[in-house]
Amino acid sequence: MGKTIAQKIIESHLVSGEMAVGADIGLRIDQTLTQDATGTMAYLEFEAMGVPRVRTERSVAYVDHNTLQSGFENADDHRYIQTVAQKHGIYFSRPGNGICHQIHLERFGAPGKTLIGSDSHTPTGGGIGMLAFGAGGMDVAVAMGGGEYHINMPSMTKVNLTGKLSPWVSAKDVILAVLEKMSVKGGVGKIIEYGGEGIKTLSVPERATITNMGAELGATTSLFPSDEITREFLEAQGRGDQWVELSSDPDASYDEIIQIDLSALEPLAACPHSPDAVKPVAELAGMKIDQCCIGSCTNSSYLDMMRVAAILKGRTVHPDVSLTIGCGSKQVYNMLAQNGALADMIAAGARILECACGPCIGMGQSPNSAGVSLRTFNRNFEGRSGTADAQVYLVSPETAAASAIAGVFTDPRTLGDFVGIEMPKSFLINDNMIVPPIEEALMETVEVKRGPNIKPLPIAGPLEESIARKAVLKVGDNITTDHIMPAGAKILPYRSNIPYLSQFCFGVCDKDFPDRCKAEGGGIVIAGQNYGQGSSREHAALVPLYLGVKAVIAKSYARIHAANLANTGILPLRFQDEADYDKIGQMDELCLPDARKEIAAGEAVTLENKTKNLRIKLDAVLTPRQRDMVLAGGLLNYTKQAE
Ligand code: MIC
Ligand code: SF4
Repeated sequence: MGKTIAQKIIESHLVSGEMAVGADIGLRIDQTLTQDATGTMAYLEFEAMGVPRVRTERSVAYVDHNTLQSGFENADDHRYIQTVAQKHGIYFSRPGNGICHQIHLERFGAPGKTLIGSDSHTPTGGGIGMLAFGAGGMDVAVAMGGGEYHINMPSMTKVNLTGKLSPWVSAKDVILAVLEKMSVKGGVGKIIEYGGEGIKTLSVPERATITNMGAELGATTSLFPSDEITREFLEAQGRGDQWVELSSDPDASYDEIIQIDLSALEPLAACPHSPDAVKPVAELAGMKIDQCCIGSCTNSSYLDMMRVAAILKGRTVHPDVSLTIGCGSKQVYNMLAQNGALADMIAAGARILECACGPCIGMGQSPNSAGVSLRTFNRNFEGRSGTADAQVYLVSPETAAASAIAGVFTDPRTLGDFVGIEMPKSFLINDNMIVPPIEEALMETVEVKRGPNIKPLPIAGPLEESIARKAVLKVGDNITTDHIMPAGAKILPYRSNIPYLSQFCFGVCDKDFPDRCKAEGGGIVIAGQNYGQGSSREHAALVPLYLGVKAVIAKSYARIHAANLANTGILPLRFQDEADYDKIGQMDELCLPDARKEIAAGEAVTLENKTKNLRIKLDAVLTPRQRDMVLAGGLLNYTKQAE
């Protein structure tokens, strides 16, 4: 039988396991990327493994998240990452060079290769035909050391695109339409491949916008074929030699097919506080707005920015609106500076930011109280902007720019004549902000510089025979990693300082959680559906581990977070019968009397609710390898044990 594109790439990188849906498979990883907010941990973990030089074809360390330096912490972390990269043969992208996913697409990504990154939007690389996964830092550390990356073999979904986008409708509207159809958990356990005649009308950056937000679907990854459009993009980046053609076989079989007629789409917006709360912009038109932010790894390409500049040219940002613009990379900024588009943005009154994640991760530009903020980003989770009661809408760059001028939510189709922007035949290539690895002989002499903000990693002990703890917290559905371990300018500088971070754990849900958890000597967290959606940050597991959380019991999990729990040695458990969720109250006395024995035997796990005098059956969300890992006390202990 024919194969899908993803199945072909998996087959050529398969090291262990069988490609049967749901089975544990181990993949050889060609490339890795890290960013600074997760990178410090990933490199501490890599150092703990004692591998002198990375064993991948290419590993790149980016600095793009924590670029506001309001104290020594971020600058110290940058220096740590730069020196540790130099010591171990890793490319280093300096702060100011741009956002990891945008740069990786421009300068390093290649069709047919595998990539894992310690950031959930790593599937941006799928826009160029890469099989790219977001992963926890420990998984990236293992891959840098030449180890396999394990996932459960996903099922295959095809999104068949027909027709052609109408003027003023863009790639963001395509992925918002997919989110409306599939929801934030509709992609769990799936790889999403885009195909059909419609893909021929989409450039690589537009494709990358779509695969980037596959993360919001909960998908394992998303990708496009590698075709003539991919070749032209790579040639324009001076990397035509890295192009290979990739397509699915005509008789490839998909488990699910979704149809999207591009011609029928209109400008869309994801309403507060979820990327799948989608409405047509036309329905929101006229609503007063306070802020527009254009940029992020989703929508900050040359094409996006040129469209924005064309809308702003000769106009002025509305007096009641603050418009910020941050390009995805230095390449994009440089080109806009050379062709005058940047001047048009400045003249219109845009507040120009450095090319970094910026407001997307709450690094500045928090909206005013209850402010309505239109953002071209990919996440509008509650509180993520840094303003607890802000109302954040996710929109296309065209909608954001049109609304910034008008001061109210505006359908860009009302702007009149569409300004078509051509993809450049050649991009401006200048890699002077990427520090390549040094000669192997010199690596040993490099001194890794560690600041006082870097504190040791919490490491779990072997799984206890039985676990008796209280249900220290009970939460509902779709709890994001931003709820578990918030980010933002005040907290992010402490990503390498778990003890300090712990005081903010679950702060969005319950400010007393950290103290209660400590006072109780740890506990068990109870949750609903899709627990841990969003970011790949392993801090959402490491910090609960530090506070003494032994297990999570949820109705279902987001993929990366479930893996991160197992990697740190916290038990991810699932209700066999979802109705049992209602049988546990916060602070009930719980006991897993045979936890170790049952996990080792691969059996269902028994839970006793002592307060309610009930027994509940749970499944461990663990592959056989992960069971061994949890028994050993997490991935680091497991890897050491295997040596
Ligand atoms: C995010 O968008 O939430 C982040 C910040 O990029 C995260 C990584 C992190 O928490 O550092 C992600 O998406 O994985
Ligand atoms: Fe950065 Fe935002 Fe992209 Fe995360 S989603 S990598 S914070 S730009």
